[in-house]
Amino acid sequence: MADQSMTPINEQIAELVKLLNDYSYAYHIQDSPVVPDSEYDRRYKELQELEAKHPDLVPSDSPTKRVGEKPNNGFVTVPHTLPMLSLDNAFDDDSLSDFDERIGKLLSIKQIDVKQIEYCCEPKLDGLAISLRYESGILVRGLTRGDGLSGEDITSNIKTLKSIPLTLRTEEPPAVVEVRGEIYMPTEGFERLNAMAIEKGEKVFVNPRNAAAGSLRQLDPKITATRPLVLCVYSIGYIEGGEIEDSHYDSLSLLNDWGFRVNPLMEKVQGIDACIEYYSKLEAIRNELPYDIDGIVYKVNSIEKQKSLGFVARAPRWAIARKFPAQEEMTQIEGIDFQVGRTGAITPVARLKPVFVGGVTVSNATLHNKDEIARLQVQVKDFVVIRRAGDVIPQIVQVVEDRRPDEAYDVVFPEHCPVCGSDTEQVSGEATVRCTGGLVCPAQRKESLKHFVSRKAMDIDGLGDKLIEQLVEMQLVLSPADIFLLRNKKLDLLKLERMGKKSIENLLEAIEKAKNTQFNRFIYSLGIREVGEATARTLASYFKTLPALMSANEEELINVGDVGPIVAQHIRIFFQQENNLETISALLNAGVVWEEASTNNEASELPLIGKTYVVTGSLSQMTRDEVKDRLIQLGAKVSGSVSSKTDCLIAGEKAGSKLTKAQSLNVPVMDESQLMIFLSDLEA
Ligand code: JCF
Repeated sequence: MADQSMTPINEQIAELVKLLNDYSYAYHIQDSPVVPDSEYDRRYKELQELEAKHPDLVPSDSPTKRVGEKPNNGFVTVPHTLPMLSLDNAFDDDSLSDFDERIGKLLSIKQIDVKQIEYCCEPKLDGLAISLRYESGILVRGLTRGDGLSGEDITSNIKTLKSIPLTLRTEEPPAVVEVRGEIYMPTEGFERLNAMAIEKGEKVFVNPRNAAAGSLRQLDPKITATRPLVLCVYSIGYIEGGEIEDSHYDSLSLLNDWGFRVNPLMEKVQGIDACIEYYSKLEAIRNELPYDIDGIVYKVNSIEKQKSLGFVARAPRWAIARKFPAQEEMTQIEGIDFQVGRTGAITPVARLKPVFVGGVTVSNATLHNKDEIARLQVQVKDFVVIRRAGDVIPQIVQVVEDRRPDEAYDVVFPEHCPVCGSDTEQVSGEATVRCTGGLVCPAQRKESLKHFVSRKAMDIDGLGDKLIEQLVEMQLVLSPADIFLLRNKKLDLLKLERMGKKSIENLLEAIEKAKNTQFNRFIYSLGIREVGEATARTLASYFKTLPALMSANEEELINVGDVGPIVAQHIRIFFQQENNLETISALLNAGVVWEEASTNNEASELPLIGKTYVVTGSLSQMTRDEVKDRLIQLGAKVSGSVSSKTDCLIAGEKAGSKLTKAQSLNVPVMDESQLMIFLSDLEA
């Protein structure tokens, strides 16, 4: 402190700015953070406070300047110093080889040695090209590509991107340099942004590229500042008062030193075969990359060779983009099918004119529910954009409005279940339309049977979807318990397709084996709404016995970590249905058993039996749910509120009213570190 007050304020600020910019470079450019976020945040706050007291001393490269200056009135068009080039495309290996041959010929005409040309390969990011101008190392302007000759001035917006240095990290910057690169939105950020938009009832973006474009064209830079945008640079477009490196690769290393992000997958390779290999390698991992790419860019590495090759029109002769199969295509919706799921939910599925997209032929795509149809404003017969990115199921992202045919018509949900004819209903507040037929509906029956036998449920080997469908159609299996009675119906089984004596025996054996199960599997297999595998596990370890679970009221259910009021209600309602109770007792009668965890003497061995705990506040080493689970495993009951019956309150940071209440009731309190010791003692 004493020593700090000796340092002039402007130097204190400069030191903090340098420190923060170094941290930021390590984090955003080099992908290797040197301090935890909390330390960055602390220093940032320190800087903010100093700057607030001395607004006249705020340097132009202070990270506090990234929150966004005042709104723009519009964007001014400015000519590029040198045109921004585009890339020639190659859609197959042959065209790529032609490119290599062409280069070989052109260079040899100029008597340049060309045995194996060295290329620089990098993924082609699916974003927006921009150009950044630095004068004496200071960022003065950012322009969009525009038509290549002039672009829009989006300087105040791009200054909010953490991956764009406000000043170059070099002591000797060139007088002028223009750096070119692609601004993109990583997939994760894109999905988060859209999830938020859906929550707020706002329009979602069609794809990360559009989201990036929309974010950069915001008049208010404060909005751009909140968008997860990243710049990755791919070339020096113009330089004055500085040297160009001999190779493209080296010039990108230099840009990296200066504070820019360069794609870490960039590689130098020799010859066309290595180029093709690079393509295959990237195509194989395309879906795992955290951002969208639409191909590979190849560039002749030698700057001398680049210069001698020159340009045609507005594309360089020394570069090419080999495109991946498109991830978005247009096709037409031919009709809508309505599928009935396990819980009766009726899902509209668009039947499409088959289209090749993202490497596979797609002929249908889910429309999810009424909300989604309203959001897309889609009609039957519409032309739509289909997107299949990564391994995700194909999505309809957009209606091509201009191409709506005259015969297009609205999607109408059926009033009766398309499978069983029961009435359909839509509970208010839900987007889902449901069949009210319950297990009378063969579709619901089939789907819930498929769930019942699935791997994480009862795990009956050899009882696949096709077989279930046949068994239901032939009325051999109507409810789950019927599966365990199939051994009395061998003759009927022989009538099924592809079922011989041997396969029947195997099937029956697998069924017998599955009778011995676990409580958590049994719970999961019942198909209670919103009770997934993890919740089933928690319920099993909390309640231990089926009667305990079946008789639990909602309040008790909510005590279980990971069960909220809605799930609790689903569970409660499930065990109130007469048909569910019948199914359960039929299963038990058919011989389904599991080992019960808590016979009385075993239970009394658990150290926390009979104790009630409450967990509050924020913890750093475990989540509250994890703590609850561990306490439950040790036999404790976990409650949501403190009372005189509470044995102990676990209080993390910022514990509020529960802590006050515990103190006033003289309930013992443990903090997180005490808890950790306590748990490790008990579990030892
Ligand atoms: O990643 C890109 N989208 C990308 C675009 C990469 C490059 O190396 C490019 C580019 C556009 C033009 N290079 C040029 C010359």
